[in-house]
Amino acid sequence: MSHSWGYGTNDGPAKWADHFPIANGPRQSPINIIPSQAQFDSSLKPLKLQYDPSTSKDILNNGHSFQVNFLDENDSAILTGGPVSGTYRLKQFHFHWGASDDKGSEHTVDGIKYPCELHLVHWNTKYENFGEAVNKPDGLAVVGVFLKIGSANPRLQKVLDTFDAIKAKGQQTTFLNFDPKNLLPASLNFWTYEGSLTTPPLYESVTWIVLRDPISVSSVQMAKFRSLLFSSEGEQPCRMCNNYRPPQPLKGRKVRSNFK
Ligand code: 1SD
Ligand code: ZN
Repeated sequence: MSHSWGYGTNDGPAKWADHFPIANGPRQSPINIIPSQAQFDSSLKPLKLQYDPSTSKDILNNGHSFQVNFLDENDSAILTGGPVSGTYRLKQFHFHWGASDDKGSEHTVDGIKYPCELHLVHWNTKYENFGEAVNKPDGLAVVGVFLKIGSANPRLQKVLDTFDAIKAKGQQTTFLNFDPKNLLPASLNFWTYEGSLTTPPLYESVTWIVLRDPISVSSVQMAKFRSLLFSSEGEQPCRMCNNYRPPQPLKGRKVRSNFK
């Protein structure tokens, strides 16, 4: 049976180990990235993200975040290169954010928190499907993109405009022809390390690729994220925010970068 979890005092990250003991495992995520301790690796290939906008399907409030889902029956939206071998297909993207602009990202850089972090989740096509890949050591590749407060990001607007329709947990609406490339910074320079899902069941199956450069978001746009609800329709409304796990111990892992 699966256990309910969340981001509150009684079901939040500090309690996850009670039902998911891998929470204290050797390759947990997120981490604090210390750029001066990352190792430049000239053998890392350029990261290739090839996304066909026609594969976007719908957007869902899953009660922990909201996610945009993609058709993943063929290689129309893929990640190759960077630290991985083979082909990884885009399954979904989602965000983590804070109750205020001074926190919200999962990864931190020299201890600095960003207000929000985007995750693009891809699965290794050496496995049959996402469900087979999700608990394998080389099953997933997740690209993390930081959002920093600045000018309003027009490329986020199409996402934000769905929020009235997906306010409560379980609500879903169609989301067609969206190009996730629009949410990437100009440079694909990255840090990479072997880690885990940042939410239960916390499987240690993720090759993390965290982009160095953030994209921009305005404070007004961030406020809109916080209009979503953790709760279902008819329940006591509970605002969706602080849906991030804090950094976990590195436990001897190496962080590599493709830039000096
Ligand atoms: O939080 C997500 C979760 O919603 C799900 O997408 C999972 C993959 O099955 O990944 C985690 S995360 O590690 O990308 N945050
Ligand atoms: Zn995530």
